[in-house]
Amino acid sequence: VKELVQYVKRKKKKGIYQEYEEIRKEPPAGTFDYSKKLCNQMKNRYSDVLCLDHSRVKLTTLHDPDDETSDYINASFMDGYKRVNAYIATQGPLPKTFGDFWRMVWEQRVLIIVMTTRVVERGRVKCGQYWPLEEGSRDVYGSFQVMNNRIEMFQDFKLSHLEIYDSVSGERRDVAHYLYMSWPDFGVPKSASAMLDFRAQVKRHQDVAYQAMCTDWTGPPGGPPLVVHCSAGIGRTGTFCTLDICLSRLDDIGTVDVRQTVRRMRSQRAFSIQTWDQYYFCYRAVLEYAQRRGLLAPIEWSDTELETDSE
Ligand code: PTR
Ligand code: PTR
Repeated sequence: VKELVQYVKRKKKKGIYQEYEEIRKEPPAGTFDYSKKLCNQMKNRYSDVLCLDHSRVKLTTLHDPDDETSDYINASFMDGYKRVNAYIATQGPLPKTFGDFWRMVWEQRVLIIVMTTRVVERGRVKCGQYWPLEEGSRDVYGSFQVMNNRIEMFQDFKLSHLEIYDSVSGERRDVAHYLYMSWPDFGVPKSASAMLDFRAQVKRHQDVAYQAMCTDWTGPPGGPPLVVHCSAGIGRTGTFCTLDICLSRLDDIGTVDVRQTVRRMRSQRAFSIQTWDQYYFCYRAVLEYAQRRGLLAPIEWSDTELETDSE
């Protein structure tokens, strides 16, 4: 981490900005044919945010195996730190894709959903109300019934304990829904602190839930993917996952590589991390985390040194 501090100090904000611009210029790592199919276009929230064919999450075609289009959802598998398919990054579900979303959650045996947008922001709808909002309420989405059994409020986020009932198999499963509410409408949080706490809580929860299902799991080591979404599933989602990967690596081997992490992520979910300040935030948050963990002395890190004016 000490090298990372040197690196950031040397580059300053401007250098980090340029680093991000270079990443942005790289062409996408594949085709978007499924996303572009006429029958799938209405399943994309944004016509310019599509998923790469090679990493897209495929739904099984339960009802109509001949309908090749019905396996489509705007969602991508992404690797985590030393983990294949640790995440599914997806868009905020649209009313016409609520059923598909829950089918994906069911089929991928998802334990936790992380939502980093609010349903409405700045007067615009960013995501559909795809889960039952009130404690004790239930809703039906396709062949699934979802119940909101209990809500816990925290300062920056809200945890809903959901239960899904699949009417086809008659089985029930628990899914935790984390709604992060403090991401500002514009830009990024000033301090990473709330985001770091949030990430720690999600990680603990995922570990415990995975332990509980462990003998029952036949997928890749580490358990089912974490579903992460915002509105488009690239900006805030990419930021959250980048941070999670960087911090896991820091804990494991004591080093961080934000640039490679983002480049790799973009090869699985194109356009991940949307703005240079989201990118810069990842650096800030890693350093804040290192300070917290006592890996860095606070003195080594001062924001004013990084202002480009001093160059
Ligand atoms: N082109 C966008 C627009 O329609 O204004 C710009 C934009 C980009 C808006 C990101 C919102 C964005 O993200 P968020 O969902 O974080 O508000
Ligand atoms: N075309 C959209 C726009 O620029 O407004 C795409 C978009 C929307 C991109 C939101 C990113 C967005 O942010 P996030 O991925 O954080 O929801």
